Amino acid sequence: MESKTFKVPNITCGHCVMTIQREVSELEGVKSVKAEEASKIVTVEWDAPANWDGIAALLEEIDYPAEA
Ligand SMILES: [Cu+2]
Repeated sequence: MESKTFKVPNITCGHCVMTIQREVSELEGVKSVKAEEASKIVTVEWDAPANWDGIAALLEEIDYPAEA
C-alpha cells in the first residue's frame, strides 16, 4: 500500500472535504481518503491500479489541486 499526505489549499469548508473524499474514493485502487477542513491536509492510501499521477490529475480536475 502506498500513501501520501499533502495540502489542498482550496479546501474552505466541510463540503470541500466531502467532495474530495467522495471523488477520490471512487478511483479504483484507492483504499482511504481522509481530508481535514482546518489544516487542509489530505491523506490518501492506495494500491494498484491507482497511482499518484492519477490521484493528482483527478484532484486538479475537480478543482482541488494538491499543493506541490
Ligand atoms: Cu467547501
